[in-house]
Amino acid sequence: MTPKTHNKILLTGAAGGLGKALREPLKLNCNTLRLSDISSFGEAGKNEEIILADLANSQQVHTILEGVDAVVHMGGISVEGPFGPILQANILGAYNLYEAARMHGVKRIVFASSNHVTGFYSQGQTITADDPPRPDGLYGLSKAFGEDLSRFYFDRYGIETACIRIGSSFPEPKDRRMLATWLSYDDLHRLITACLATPVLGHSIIFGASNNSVSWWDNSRAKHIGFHPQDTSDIFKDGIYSNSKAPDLTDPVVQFQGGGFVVMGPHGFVD
Ligand code: NAI
Ligand code: 15L
Repeated sequence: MTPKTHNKILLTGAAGGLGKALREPLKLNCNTLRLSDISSFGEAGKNEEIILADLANSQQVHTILEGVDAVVHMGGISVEGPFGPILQANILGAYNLYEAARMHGVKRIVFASSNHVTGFYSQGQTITADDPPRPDGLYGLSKAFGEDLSRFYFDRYGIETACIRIGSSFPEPKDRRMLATWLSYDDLHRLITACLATPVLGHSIIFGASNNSVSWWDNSRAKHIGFHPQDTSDIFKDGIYSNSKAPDLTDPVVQFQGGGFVVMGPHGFVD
């Protein structure tokens, strides 16, 4: 059962893929769910509020933080691309969010970081949260900034954050790489619930993946969060293997954990 730990939770990025998937389940975690995005996405339902805001606009971000007691921060640019929009949405946006959280006394944030913070580790390596970031592009760098920013706001102001380095959260894994990186929507909600409910979160980094047999990530540094994934990509393995050819082991896309992101240029295509 999902514990209702908060009165009002703000979900940013509510119009996006994960925002839509989290909208219903996150209502179990609170009395009121405030949904925000830069794009409009319909009307508020029961126990919901909708306030549109651009994360890059500090005034608008102050408005969405008012009266909330926790944030699930999914908003921003979610793929590799030119630096300008990433700077605005992910870097300035994260700063605006933490500054508004500080001013409004919000004490717990779940931040959607990404596996692309460590995308340049080899697929043959198992890494922990103690291994240094090795971002695989401008997008991964912006998430690394968000992780450092949240650490600063914890050390200086006591705002607790879980940085979830989400692997690949989609209805199903799409390729061989995602057999290692897949995080089901239900496990994503379980993980966010654990981050919201654990008594002492501190500043924590946790890799977001389901209980997949092939894994590159060791979450032993985050046992205090109490996340126990219940889904697995294993059930998709036979289908994915039969629909794809054997990988070229000299291809960086196959060698590194970040997959296709490690060769993507700032315009979203291969350099
Ligand atoms: P998405 O691209 O579908 O959704 C992101 C949402 O953020 C969009 O609705 C967009 O309108 C909104 N947004 C963009 N710029 C904004 C701004 N300036 N102000 C306010 N809102 C803005 O991405 P998705 O897949 O839902 O991912 C959610 C979060 O999780 C993102 O932060 C992404 O980086 C992260 N993530 C997702 C993964 C996945 O597998 N889906 C993997 C790793 C990280
Ligand atoms: C991400 O960070 C992206 O937001 C998502 O669209 C996927 O590409 C995912 O990583 C992944 O690595 O599969």
